[in-house]
This record gives sequence, structure tokens and C-alpha cells, in this order.
Amino acid sequence: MPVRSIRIEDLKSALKNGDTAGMDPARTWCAQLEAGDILYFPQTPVPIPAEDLHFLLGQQQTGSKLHKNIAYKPNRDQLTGADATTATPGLVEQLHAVMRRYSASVAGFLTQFLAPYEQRWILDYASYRPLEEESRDLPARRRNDLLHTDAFPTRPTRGRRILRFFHNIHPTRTRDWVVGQPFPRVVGAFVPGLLPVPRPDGALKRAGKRMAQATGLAKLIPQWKRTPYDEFMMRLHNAMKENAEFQRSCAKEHVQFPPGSSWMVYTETVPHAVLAGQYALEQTFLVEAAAMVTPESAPVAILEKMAGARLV
Ligand SMILES: O=C(O)CCC(=O)C(=O)O
Ligand SMILES: [Fe+2]
Repeated sequence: MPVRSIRIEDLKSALKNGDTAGMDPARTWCAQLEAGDILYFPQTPVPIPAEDLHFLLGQQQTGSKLHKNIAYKPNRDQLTGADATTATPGLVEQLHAVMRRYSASVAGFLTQFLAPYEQRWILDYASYRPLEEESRDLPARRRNDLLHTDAFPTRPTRGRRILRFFHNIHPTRTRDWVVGQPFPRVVGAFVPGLLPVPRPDGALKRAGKRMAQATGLAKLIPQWKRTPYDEFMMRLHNAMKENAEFQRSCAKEHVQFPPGSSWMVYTETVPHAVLAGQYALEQTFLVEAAAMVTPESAPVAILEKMAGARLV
């Protein structure tokens, strides 16, 4: 699971010079991500204004508890997770503005950096993660210190890929990750012994899901919003977290992301876990599988080949 380091000077010259000697750097970056690499920037290419950084890191000293998992939803320009009982409306408004700026600046950067995708993505949530990750007390399926591939329980992607851009804004400490084997290997470890080969829905199930969606019932019961692809990805996520033997024995690598660095990765295919660290920003993109420069590497393509049928 290579970590590809991109120095800021190299990034700037590649973006300026573009296609040199028939090699489009942006296509190479896309292909590397699609192959399961982590693109790592020792110095973030999306710097945060000093006053925003100060604001994000300063919340604890002011005694106001803004710090939970904070999400910004760009499509609705909405902020959630800020604790309204302890944060004043002024602080929430300020945080909202900081997250809005952050989300827009990451989107702007990736529009250029991953130009071959032509913005064929949904700009999903941005998040601020101000809690210490070490020894957080969460139920198994919600634990992020266990290796997993991402699947959102209530937000199926219908084959879109989950691309995440992170920034460690801690002033002194690394954010410590573990990453696992490539997606086909992980699938091979679970299918068919521990998980069934994904299969398309039968006629009855299709009709049931259609009805649930038409009546709004699917909002209450997340399974009814999922395609067979989403169902498999959700099961895989749970199976990995719940399998102690897999957690113990699978091949893995430790990666530490220093303060001020950024990295991006397709988290629905690259197994990952966060062991320690505090104060990170993240922006999620849901990228169309058909926009890949190597479409055959998309998990939906891999699983459909296995199933011999459409899964979305
Ligand atoms: O916060 C992190 O560093 C990664 C956590 C994670 O696995 C996730 O949000 O899916
Ligand atoms: Fe994750």
C-alpha cells in the first residue's frame, strides 16, 4: 500500500507545466489513488488561514465545548455536531464560516489536482475531528481504530467511490494510521468463506425497495436505500471490524502523518484505522466510478465481475 509523497515544490511545477513528455501528472495521480495508494503531502497544498487555524485549535482554552465530531454539509450549507448547549451562537457561526471556507478550498484544489475527473463527484461532508483518537470508547462498528473500509450506514453511494482528503492541524503531534492490503486481497479474505459473493436483488426485493423509496419508508430503514453493492460494502465494513482474527493477523503498515501534512485516499477500498492523533480536518468526495482513469479498478467493477451481474 504505497504512500506517495508529493513535495509542494514538485506539485507547483507539475501543475504549472502540465503535460510534459506525454505524461499528464494529474492522470498519474488519479491512477495511483485508484490503485490504492495514499497521496501524501508533507506540506498541505490547502493551507488554512492563520486565524481559522487559531480558532479551530483555540476552542479548548476558551472553555466552550465545540469539540465533538463536527460535520459541514456543503449542499445545504449546514453545520452539525457543534454542541449548542455549551457553544455560543457566535462561536457556532464562526465555526460554520471556517468549515465553509475549508470545504470550498479543498474542492478548488482537487478540481485542478484531479482534473481528469472533471468534477464528476458529489462534494460530500467536510468534518472537523477535535477529539483525541487514542482510546475513544465507541461500539465496535463505530470504532475507527479497527482496520476497515468505509461504508456509510445511512448514505449509500450506489457505486460512487469515497475519496477523502485529510489535514492534520495538530501543532505538534502526528496522526497515526494503520493501512491494510489492497481491496481485492481483503475481499478474498472474506468471500466466500465469511461473506457471500454479492448478488443482484431478486424481483421481490427490488419491488420492496422501490415501494420503500416511494413511500418514504426507506428513510427509516437504511437497508432499503442500499443497492446490492452498498449492502456488500456495509457488510464488509462490519465484518472487518468484528473479526478479531483478521484484525490481528492481516498484513498492515503503520503510517504517521506529521503536523501540517495532508493526505488523500480512496477509503472505501483501502483498509485504514486511526490509532492516535487529535485535530484533523477532512473533506469527502463521492466520485463517479465511470470517471476513473482505470474504471476496472473501481470496487463496483471488481464486485460486478465477481457476481457476473450488475450490482447498482
Ligand atoms: O479520522 C481519521 O483519521 C480517520 C477515521 C476514519 O477511519 C473515518 O473517518 O472513516
Ligand atoms: Fe474510515
